[in-house]
Amino acid sequence: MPEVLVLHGPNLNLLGTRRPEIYGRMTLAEIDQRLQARAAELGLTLRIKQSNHEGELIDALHEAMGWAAAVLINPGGLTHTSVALRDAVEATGLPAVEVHLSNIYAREPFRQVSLISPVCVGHVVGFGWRSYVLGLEAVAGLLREP
Ligand code: CA2
Repeated sequence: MPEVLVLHGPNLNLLGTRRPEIYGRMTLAEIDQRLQARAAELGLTLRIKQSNHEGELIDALHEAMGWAAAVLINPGGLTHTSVALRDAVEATGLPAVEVHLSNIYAREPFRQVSLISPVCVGHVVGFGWRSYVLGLEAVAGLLREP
């Protein structure tokens, strides 16, 4: 079965505890459960990692070059700031799909720019936890038919 790296960036470990009006009430563990269930239906295996540290996310991407077929990533706040994370996504050469819980285009101007999007195949924003599931379905489609 194709293996997919799922990366959650900084502060996503706080989901379900703060700002439910923006990010919903589901915890990250619950989102991961939904992803695992859908991955099983789609015939994918997931390796999931959350980190609050940019370098750890970059290391995970480098390691994924050895085993992953694709990447599903919510870079959190690093979306808008991190050239290094963008370079790492690009360096993998893997098809990547970016997801966001919130609609970043309906928020503050600084959130309306993603440095990561140009090195991804596409992105899904604004559907809360469903953005992740929709993103995973896009990954499955890409792997079936690049
Ligand atoms: O909408 C998204 O998925 C974001 O990637 C979430 C990030 C934010 O910086 C991006 O602009 C959009 C924030 C991650 C979660 O941060 C929390 C902050 C307070 C309480 C709970 C989560």
